[in-house]
Amino acid sequence: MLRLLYASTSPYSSKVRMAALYAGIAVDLVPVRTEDKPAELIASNPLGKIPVLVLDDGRSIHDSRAITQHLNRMSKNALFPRNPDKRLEAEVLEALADGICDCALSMVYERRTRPEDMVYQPWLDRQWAKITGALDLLNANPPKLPKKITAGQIALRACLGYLSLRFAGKWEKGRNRLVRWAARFDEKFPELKSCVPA
Ligand SMILES: N[C@@H](CCC(=O)N[C@@H](CS)C(=O)NCC(=O)O)C(=O)O
Repeated sequence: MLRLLYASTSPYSSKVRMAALYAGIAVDLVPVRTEDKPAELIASNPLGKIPVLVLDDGRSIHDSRAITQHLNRMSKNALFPRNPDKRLEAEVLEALADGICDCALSMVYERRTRPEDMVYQPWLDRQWAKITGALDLLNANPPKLPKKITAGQIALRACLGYLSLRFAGKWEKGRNRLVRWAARFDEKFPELKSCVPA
């Protein structure tokens, strides 16, 4: 069976878990603490980052966008539309949601890894400005939530879950449409809710 090296707080892992569930692909979940640099993680991804999908034949796939593409091929396009324009839209939404996570993670690591007096506020501000810019854009025009969704909407749900975990009470202000979007996603796809970062 496929094995996924993951952490329950990781937004990219959350996206991939939701994508696999949505596409009907069974994966064995292997929790990993990246700080411990476990041998299996380093052997399968020299960057030491999660998620990593380990295939039955021993090959491993990272990063999360390569994984969603692989799951899409495995499931005969359950995660990305065949239509080139719609596919592009889904890929760009996934990239935007992941990009917000990149900025958020960079802020979390800045605070977590540096001594308090060395935390560089202008860097945090710069990342936060990127996050708020992207969120405002998404809030002005939230993606549709039809019955058949893509890895784009899934990535956004994972991303908002991560923001709620790490920036609760901060990202939601003035973004009611996006808050409602996440709630509607959970109502429409209750089976994916357990994969939201926690
Ligand atoms: N672009 C990568 C980002 C992966 C990533 O940064 N994962 C974090 C956890 S959310 C990680 O493994 N951090 C540990 C580290 O950077 O050492 C992806 O989409 O998979």
